[in-house]
This record gives sequence, C-alpha cells and structure tokens, in this order.
Amino acid sequence: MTPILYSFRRCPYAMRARMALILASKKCELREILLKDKPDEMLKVSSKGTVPVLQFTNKVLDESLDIISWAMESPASNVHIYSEAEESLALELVQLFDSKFKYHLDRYKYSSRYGVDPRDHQQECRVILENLEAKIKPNPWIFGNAVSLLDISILPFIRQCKIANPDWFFAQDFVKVIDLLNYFENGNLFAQAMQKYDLWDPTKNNGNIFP
Ligand SMILES: N[C@@H](CCC(=O)N[C@@H](CS)C(=O)NCC(=O)O)C(=O)O
Repeated sequence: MTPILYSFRRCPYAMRARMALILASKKCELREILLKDKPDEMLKVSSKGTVPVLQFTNKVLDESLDIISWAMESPASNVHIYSEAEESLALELVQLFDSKFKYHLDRYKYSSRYGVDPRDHQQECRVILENLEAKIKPNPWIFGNAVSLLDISILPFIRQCKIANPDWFFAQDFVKVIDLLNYFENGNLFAQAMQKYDLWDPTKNNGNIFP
C-alpha cells in the first residue's frame, strides 16, 4: 500500500516532512486536511490530532522528525551528509527551534490569544535568530551546496517569523539568515513542497500522489 500522508499546506511541521519525502523520492498519497475539520480517518490512526501523519499498513508516524528519519533511511544523495560536529549543531538547533523559538513565535503571532505583549516575544525570536546568525555561514544552504535536514527543519519556522511582520524581519541585522530564507523560498524544493492540493474528501477519495 502507498503510505498516506495527512498534511496541511501551511503547517511548518508538515512542510518539513513533505520536503524530506520529496528529497528521498518517497511516494505517498497526500490528503490535504483542515486543522479545524480533521477527518475521522486521520484521528482513527493518530488520536493526537496533529499533522503530519504518515500512515502505513503496519505502522503510523505522527511526528514530523520521525517522518524525516524514515524518509532518510535510504540515503538521499541530494541531502548534505553531516560531519560529527555538524550533526551535533543540527540536533541542538532543531531542538531550540522546536521548543524555545516555537514558543516565542506563537506568542509573537498570536499575542492576544495568549494575553501577552508581542514585542517581548518578537525580541526573543530576534535573539535566537541573531545567535543562529553567529553560528552559520550559509553557502547557499547552512552546510554548503546541498540542502540539509537542518535547513528543512528550521526554515519553515523562520519563514513564519518573517510572515508575522516582514518589514520588521527584513530590517534586522541577521542578514545571513535573511539570505538563507530568501534562497529557500525561491527554490524548487519549497515550490514543490508548497504545491496546492484540493481538500481531501473521503466521499470522493481524491488523494494526490505526492511528490
Ligand atoms: N510535534 C509535532 C507537532 C505537529 C503540530 O503541532 N502540527 C500542528 C499544525 S502546524 C497541528 O496539527 N496542530 C493541531 C491543531 O491545530 O489542531 C510534529 O513535529 O509533527
């Protein structure tokens, strides 16, 4: 059976999973869903109710990083291979973006929902991006010519920070991060990952072969 991917186009976690599937040329049936109207078929296989979910006949992966690891089980020649030092930096940064950066990003974007001052959280995002700036020399990707799992894992979140207020974002000093994001957003991988699909309708069974 072709694995089934429940996905939401704009979700940064689903985005990174889709990019890994593209890079590894792993075919699946993509079912585009709405977070406010999750299909029972998805909730039946993963009660967590988050996307992405990758469903196989005999197992379900419902964490984006697990989907990335599964996709990369057979090495993808177009993906950067980490040195040991790079791997530990990548682990540290993915962890930082998934926890602290995401925490502040949510409060920056949805300050009224959280009852907080968005400026405090915008500043926290800035500090993290400035620290990233000090650690990387993108050329054009973080580790050189080939895209890395670090690139695909953190850039969707940095993009959300840009979208929250592009004027502010582009006026900041983290120029290497801005260049990296521009390169990412203008590339084929992103274009392919962001292709639009009709919503999945179980009555029509109109999933899409992806990638
Ligand atoms: N740790 C999960 C997080 C996934 C996640 O939180 N996805 C969001 C969308 S971006 C979601 O599905 N939220 C549920 C909802 O909004 O109802 C992963 O890496 O896959």
